[in-house]
Amino acid sequence: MSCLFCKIVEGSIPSAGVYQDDECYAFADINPQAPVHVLVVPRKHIVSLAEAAADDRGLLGHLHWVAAEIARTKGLAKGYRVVVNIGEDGGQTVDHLHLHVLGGRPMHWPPG
Ligand code: D5M
Repeated sequence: MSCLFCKIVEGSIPSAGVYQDDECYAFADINPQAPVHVLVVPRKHIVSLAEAAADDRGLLGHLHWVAAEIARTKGLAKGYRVVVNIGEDGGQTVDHLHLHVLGGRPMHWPPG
């Protein structure tokens, strides 16, 4: 198994955990782009949103609920951003689906 985020999920690579349940694990991004920058990762290996199957729809909804729960826990009452990068042009660098939860500062639009 060569996937970085699979190794983080199973604990063979250390991470700063923020939340976990049967379906996903969330941890601090190693290269934070905001005061709060957490990654929400499904335990199931899905390469990207583009590879998610119809059977994954419930999981995709759950990941978003977890993102909002983390934002509540982190006190991001003024707002935050949830980002999913998909593929090369989308800026995805780790080929295991993940949601970025970014907050603690005003976000800009459009993103780069
Ligand atoms: O985002 C991939 C993200 O994964 C990027 O923000 C850095 C983060 N990353 C990479 N390695 C680690 C480890 N070991 N711990 C925590 N975070 C990590 P993408 O959307 O694919 O560009």
